[in-house]
Amino acid sequence: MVKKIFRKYDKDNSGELERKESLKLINDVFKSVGKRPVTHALFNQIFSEFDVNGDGVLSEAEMSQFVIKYINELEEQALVDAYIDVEVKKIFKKYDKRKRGKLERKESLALVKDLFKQEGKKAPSTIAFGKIFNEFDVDGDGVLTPSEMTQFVVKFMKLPEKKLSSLTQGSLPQVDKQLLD
Ligand SMILES: [Ca+2]
Ligand SMILES: [Ca+2]
Ligand SMILES: [Ca+2]
Repeated sequence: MVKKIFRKYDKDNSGELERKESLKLINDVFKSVGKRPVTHALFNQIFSEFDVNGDGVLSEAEMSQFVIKYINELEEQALVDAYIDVEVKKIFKKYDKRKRGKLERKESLALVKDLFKQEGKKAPSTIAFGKIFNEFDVDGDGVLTPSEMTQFVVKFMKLPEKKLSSLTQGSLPQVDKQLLD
């Protein structure tokens, strides 16, 4: 599998990936998991991390380390993002009573109360809730939008890490296929 990827990106068949070839590979990997192309600085950082012997090109062995590390990491991140997205949608479906696509204070309070209850905690005081609400109401307009709610989910709802890592196992061939298309 790694051999195939390597051959695909080694355009000049030199048996090594030069910087330009490596850049294409890295950007394709990023793109396959919905990330933007790397910046110059990030590319340099990644490249020097994997160019272990420092000869300015990636050998097949060096490239395979990149593929294994980054595809796993990025896939995992993409799964976490997808999970958060689903949770935010669920929250809005349940708590956005007026269907405005925003949670008002009262609606947010109902959510926070339910979450505290699930954790076996007492409902927060008005002051404690006010602090929570203000922390996440980044633009201070008195309502929580879905993007503000994303931060809330990250902080308050436990991400099922074990479940996520089991999902990522065996995901390599899938991305591999996309790269080879
Ligand atoms: Ca080459
Ligand atoms: Ca090298
Ligand atoms: Ca807001």
